Amino acid sequence: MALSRRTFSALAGSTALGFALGGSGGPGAPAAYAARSVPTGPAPAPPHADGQRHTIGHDHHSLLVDGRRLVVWSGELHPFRLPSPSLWRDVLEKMRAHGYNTVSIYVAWNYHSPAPGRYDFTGVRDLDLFLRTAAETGLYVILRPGPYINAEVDAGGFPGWLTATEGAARSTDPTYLGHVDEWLTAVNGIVRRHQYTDGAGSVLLYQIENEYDGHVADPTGPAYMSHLYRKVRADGIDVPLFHNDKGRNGYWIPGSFDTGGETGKWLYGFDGYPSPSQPPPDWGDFGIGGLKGGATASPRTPGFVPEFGGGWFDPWGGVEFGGKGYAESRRTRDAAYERRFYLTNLANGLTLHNVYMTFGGTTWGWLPAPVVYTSYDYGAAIDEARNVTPKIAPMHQLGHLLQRVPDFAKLDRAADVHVTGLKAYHLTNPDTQAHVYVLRNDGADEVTSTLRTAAGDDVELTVPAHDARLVTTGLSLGKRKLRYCTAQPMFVLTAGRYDVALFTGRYGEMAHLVLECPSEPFVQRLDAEAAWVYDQDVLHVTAPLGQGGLTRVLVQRGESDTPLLLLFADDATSLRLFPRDTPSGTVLVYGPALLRHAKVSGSVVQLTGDTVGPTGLEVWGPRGITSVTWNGQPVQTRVSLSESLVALADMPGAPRPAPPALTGWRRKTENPESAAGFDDSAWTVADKVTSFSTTAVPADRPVLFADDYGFHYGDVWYRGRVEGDLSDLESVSLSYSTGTQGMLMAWLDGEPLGSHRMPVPDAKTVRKGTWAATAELSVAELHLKKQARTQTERERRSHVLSVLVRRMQHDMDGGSLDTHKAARGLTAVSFKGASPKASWRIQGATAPDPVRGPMNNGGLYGERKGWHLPGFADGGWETAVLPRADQGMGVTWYRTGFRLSVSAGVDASVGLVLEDDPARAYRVQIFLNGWNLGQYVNDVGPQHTFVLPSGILRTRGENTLALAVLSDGTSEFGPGVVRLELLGSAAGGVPLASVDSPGR
Ligand code: IPT
Repeated sequence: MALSRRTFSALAGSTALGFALGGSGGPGAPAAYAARSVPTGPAPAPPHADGQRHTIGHDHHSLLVDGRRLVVWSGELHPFRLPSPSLWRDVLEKMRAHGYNTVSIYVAWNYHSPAPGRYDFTGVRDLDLFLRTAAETGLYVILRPGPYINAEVDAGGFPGWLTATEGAARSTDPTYLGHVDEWLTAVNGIVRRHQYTDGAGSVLLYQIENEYDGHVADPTGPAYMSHLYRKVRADGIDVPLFHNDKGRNGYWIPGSFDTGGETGKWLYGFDGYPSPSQPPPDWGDFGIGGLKGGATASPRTPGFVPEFGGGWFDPWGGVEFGGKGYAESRRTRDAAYERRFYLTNLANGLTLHNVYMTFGGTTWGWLPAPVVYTSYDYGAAIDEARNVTPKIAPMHQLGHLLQRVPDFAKLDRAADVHVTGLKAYHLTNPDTQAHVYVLRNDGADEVTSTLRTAAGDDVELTVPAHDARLVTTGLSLGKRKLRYCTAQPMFVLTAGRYDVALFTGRYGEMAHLVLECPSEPFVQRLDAEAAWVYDQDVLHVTAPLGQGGLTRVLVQRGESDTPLLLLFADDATSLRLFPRDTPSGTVLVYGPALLRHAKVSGSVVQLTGDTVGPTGLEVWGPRGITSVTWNGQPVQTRVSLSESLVALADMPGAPRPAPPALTGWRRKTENPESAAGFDDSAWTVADKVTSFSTTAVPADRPVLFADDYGFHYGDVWYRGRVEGDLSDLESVSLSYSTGTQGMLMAWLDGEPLGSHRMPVPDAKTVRKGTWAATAELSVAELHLKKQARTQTERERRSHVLSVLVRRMQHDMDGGSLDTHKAARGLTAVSFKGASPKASWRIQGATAPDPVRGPMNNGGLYGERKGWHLPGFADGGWETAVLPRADQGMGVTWYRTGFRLSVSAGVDASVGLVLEDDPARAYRVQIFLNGWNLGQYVNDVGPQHTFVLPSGILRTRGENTLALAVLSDGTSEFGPGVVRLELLGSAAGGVPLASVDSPGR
């Protein structure tokens, strides 16, 4: 039975006390009270902005939303990694359909703040729209606005401008806190309008800081956390707050810092990225306990993993270095990994579970941290091109289970069981007496073994190598009781006259289900594969999984009784089954690749969604339904034996539109800045002598760090006026600091002096250091030295040294050491064999793009002049044909246009592929319709395919592609092959709005 909100409030004494139930650390808070008071019952209905007030409390088992138990089954998605707001709805709807009830998001400070005091939430940065879309989709939101977020983004989310400010970040430094408060004020002004507690939206939980272990042991840490807590509360945020401890450390448990007297509204969470090659760790009820015991470090709050690895990020470099490509992350953390690790988490009582990432997306522009390349696919269940991968199956099966079978929200550890060859966890629900067993195989061979259940049954089952299985006994299947099933329940629901229960497993397995039936039922196999036998008060059903799709067995006894429809599915089949509640009753849809919406209007079931291949359609629903529409079109149906509506013909799949070849290129070289006579008089004079950077300013020389002059992202140019006799000059030393993959090129009096690049890091070094190096460029080859010089040349005492630095991004600051403040750009310049005087000017990106944001472009000549923008007139450029094999050092641009005409109602996902001989040292910045969609480094990799998000990509219209090619002069350079590729296609999709892309 579920308590109504009114009953719950009466029990609790007042609505407000809903928060304090179970006591998350307030002195005297009654720990077990709520556990006794809140029995097992249906989960709350999915959230939407319903205008009602709601309470969000907890006990040690789970969150309590309006007094109902909620298992949070969440996936991480970063709106800033999907720069096309209409696609947010696409991914959110995919998550909802596949069993998630929550989305967790970071909000990146740097993405929204081009300058101190300026906060931009427009266009692709529209947080309000994202939160509205999440609530419309029926997903709760876990909001994580930092101020520090890590997340493999530039400076861990700190704005570029913050790298040049005084005061230690992630501390109580007043300058830093002043900036932080401004940011939180801006974010909270929006979030306040979307809190679930007010019925204004679906924001459920709110995280402060991120994996903060900087000052745990000294007063600074607690004071900083306290400041953030109180600031967020002062801004009107009243949902529970939490932090994600970097590991199972017990940092920031309730009571560890001052919350201004407020108790019960703080949750303890910890992150977990365990190695997929080791047995899954017990981080909760089966763990070792004590402060170091993960969830058990905070026994009064529910087990909460704000981030649990769902894949992993991939570093720059080919396989010989660290970067292996995201196929490898998806292979090492595959569907079986998810079952093993996430079922272990559930067994350990972790009922708030967020998978980082569920959709990784694209770290476009200059947003990626130096450790990662453009794609942040992460090997996630939904890939960067928005395709659902086979990794969605365990998420779908567990997600629907946790929302539809309430027994799982309140499990206690039960008597240990031993199952030979397997790790066994045994849990029970104290209210329903259902028993849950997680049986895990950590070995490399399949194990067949016997489980003796609490009811005394011997259940033989097989667990594949490196996999796990969930077995449940004593579960109510509507009006009947399950004795056991070797396959995992995915849902139990009531559709019309029928109780419906679905069981899932791996393809080819035989499911064995035993149902308690005191009197002999009338059983019908609706599909030939199933078999059944009635024996001594129980019905045995066996069904091979996946043979011919879904297997249906109907169990009834007498006309008046509620029939039970048993469904059996393998993973692929389960992904085509979508339960959905509507105000008229529950609808179950079988067939399409995706169900987006279900509505019952009179006798009509109106469905929208996606098909990929041709597919059948079957719909169970409330009594009285007689017809079905799919994406607005009527579907001819017949009525089946289980009273479902079955389409008479398959619905069509999606066409696979072939993108056009890219031709008609135009080409132009740039870097006029290298010429001695270039007019740099409008550039910024670099003459500062002090800096807040952590990099030391060289004695007696000016600060050359780009951030100190307001240039925070992308390439930066320097021009030094060098005065003095250079006749004995041997070399120029250029010290610079960039992050991995940085490089520089230098010219003296317009002549190429040479280039230098940071070494390609390997998997071990990728996260270390600031990537600083000194380029020692010999002048021996220069005209200045080689030729017999005239008297005039000898006496010329003024020279120009031009340097282009491809600065990668700022380091993150995971250790709270201000590592984001390491300099970027040139750090020091010296001359061997001569001692001229040098004075400097610097130029980076001009005013930030007001639509595409400050991280869209850097300071290349072409970027400053708008060569990347769709409206730029390139008619005067020379025509060019790819592939190319050019020589020399510098910057060359290529532009072309192409037209797509994808039919309305087709969601085509398109990528740009670049390929060339990997020995060629060049890199390409990719601009689509002016948007900087990534960096390709031909001789580093591993990324060759760049997702072009629809919306920025005009799928029905003209597009402009611009490529800025940097070649370091050490080899021939391209581009080589540049082509478009279809990465996915579905019939259906979401309405697509074009992302504003100003032409000039
Ligand atoms: C954890 C961070 O919280 C998250 O922002 C992201 O960086 C993630 O790791 C890795 O992708 S940090 C944890 C691995 C110590």
